[in-house]
Amino acid sequence: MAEQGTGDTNEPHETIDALSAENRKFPPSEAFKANSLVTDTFLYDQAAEDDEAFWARQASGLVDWAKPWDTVLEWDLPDAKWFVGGQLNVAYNCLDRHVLGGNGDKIAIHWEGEPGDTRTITYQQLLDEVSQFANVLKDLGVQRGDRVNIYLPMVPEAAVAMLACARIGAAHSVVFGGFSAQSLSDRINDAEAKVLITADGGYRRGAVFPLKPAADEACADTPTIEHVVVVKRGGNDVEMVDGRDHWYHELIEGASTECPAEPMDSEQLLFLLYTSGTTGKPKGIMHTSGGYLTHVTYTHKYVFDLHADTDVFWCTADVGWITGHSYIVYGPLSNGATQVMYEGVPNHPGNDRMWEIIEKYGVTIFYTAPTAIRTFMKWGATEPAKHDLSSLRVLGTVGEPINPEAWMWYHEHIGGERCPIVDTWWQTETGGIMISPLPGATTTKPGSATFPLPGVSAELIDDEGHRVDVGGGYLTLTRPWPGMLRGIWGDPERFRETYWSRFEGRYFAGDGAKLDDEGYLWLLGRVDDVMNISGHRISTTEVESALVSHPAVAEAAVVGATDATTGQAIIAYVILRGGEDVDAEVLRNHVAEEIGAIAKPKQIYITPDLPKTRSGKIMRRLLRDVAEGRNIGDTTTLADASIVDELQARAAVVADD
Ligand code: 7RM
Repeated sequence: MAEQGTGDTNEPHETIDALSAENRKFPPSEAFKANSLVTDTFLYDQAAEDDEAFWARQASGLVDWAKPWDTVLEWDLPDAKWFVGGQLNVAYNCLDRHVLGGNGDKIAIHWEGEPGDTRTITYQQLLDEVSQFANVLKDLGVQRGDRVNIYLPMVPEAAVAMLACARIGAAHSVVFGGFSAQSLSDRINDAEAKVLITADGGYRRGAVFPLKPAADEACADTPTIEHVVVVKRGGNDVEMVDGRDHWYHELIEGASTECPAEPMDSEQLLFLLYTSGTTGKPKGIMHTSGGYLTHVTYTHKYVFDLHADTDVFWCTADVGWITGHSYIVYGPLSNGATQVMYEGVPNHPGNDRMWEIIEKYGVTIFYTAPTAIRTFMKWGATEPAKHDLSSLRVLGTVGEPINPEAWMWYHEHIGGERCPIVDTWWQTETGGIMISPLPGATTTKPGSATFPLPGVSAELIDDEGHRVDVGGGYLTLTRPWPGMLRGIWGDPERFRETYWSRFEGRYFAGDGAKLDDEGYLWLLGRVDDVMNISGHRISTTEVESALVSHPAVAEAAVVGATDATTGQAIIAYVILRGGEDVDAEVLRNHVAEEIGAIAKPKQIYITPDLPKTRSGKIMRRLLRDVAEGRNIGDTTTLADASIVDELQARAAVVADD
């Protein structure tokens, strides 16, 4: 460890210092294990012996192939091809095979609109509508290999549109409905999409938000778009351009439910999903068919211990994110599960909407984000206590590190101290879950994503590329995996450069992590966010977790701001739990007690909110700008830009003090 008190960066240092120690452990209960798919190490053992054979067994056991593959894996770094020569249809796997297997009447989707209207959709109905819409797309001139853009609220038609594309071999590119016209047209133009599927509007926070005007604005600037299909949801007035625009319900009405699922090559492009990353233009992340479907079907089954006959699964993500692609559309439907899909926000009409929905549908598996859990903490445990949550048996989290205290709150107030929690680490680029407990087999520790899944090879390494066995380092993946991205659309050089160049022979994900002395992995956030305080490399996650472990704190964001004495100083932004009040000095001392004096924030601001991306991740870069007195540039990717102005105003007040 570096000497305390020196700012000399040439000294030997830990790649990332490991400060906190969490000793609570939660083995799966005997009651849970009694009915769990995996309770021992056999999957890990099999995969360790031969990972390609392991994945091949998953592919043949979990997916129906129209033609078997010749080669499991062709690997020429950075290019991977899985199940080469094999053919399948992804929509067939998500729909037809369940109907043919006698499950046509099984409920695929319990859809809940924000105003309280509902739709119940069986596998047979979903198959019919997907087939009809696939025929519609063909009539609009969409062919295998074309790209189709989707810009919709959380309505069942989003899943229908995605599956209809898959059925005919067109790639979809879903753009989150909260994004602007400019973001949409950039993505349409990059993909050169032929058709755009949108809606008049959708419900959010009790009101209709219009989508069609943004779609129109985008299409003024997208020469490749030939047709726009408009789903009627909001009921708001829209302008329809003659010859270009069509109502979804009118097109569907006349369409046949017969649309044979044609076999596609395993490496057929299934979708593009754009991620904005930290800099530069959005990257169109490419995912293909056979490997991706294998990965999401496998992880959805084992990570959530899915019992497809009895479980009711609910993933709260939007279909516009990878989590919605993999764990609303492809994973659950491929597994023939019953799931809940919810259109709106968690606090409409009351702060207990999520718990009301769980009770109403008897949800058994609930998958949400740490940012949501911390918001629920802020609203207080009385909200979930209003409802019977006893149907729940597995809880999951994704998107950010979960602070141990938020984990404990989730465990206690949502899981009734009975449900295993799976903290799942993965990325848009990995396609599916990579690091996670298996709920019937893994003893969890609050805040740790535990171990790589069977079939996944991860290693921590230091600045010199040496393996780290205990302590902090860079999280790398050492073997290809079936759901891996196949590239960045139109930019193979950027693909190699971004993911495969920093460490020879490895995929580097951009995240830091630490390994404890029992081999558990703890994600520490993006390495770009790691702070350097007098030569100590401290992760934002650990300081944030120390703050959240104080009973008055619901949420915290921490950044390193330039400091003349220590190189960087820790600045913290803290949201308090409902009804709590606390002195900043108390919190500073609390951090010192929890993880050490070196991690004591120099300044703490109490704030009502934090700048977050639209998928709920804290934007530390913006907070760093605020802390260092820089002007904030583009905030269009923020969920709520007004909070930045407010934080800037507060920073100015403190500077004047
Ligand atoms: C699924 C998703 C990816 C980034 C990733 C991490 C962070 C996601 C966790 C997590 C700690 C987790 N895709 N991340 N899950 N960090 N623990 N369980 O979120 O492409 O939008 O983001 O999210 O930094 O690199 S994503």
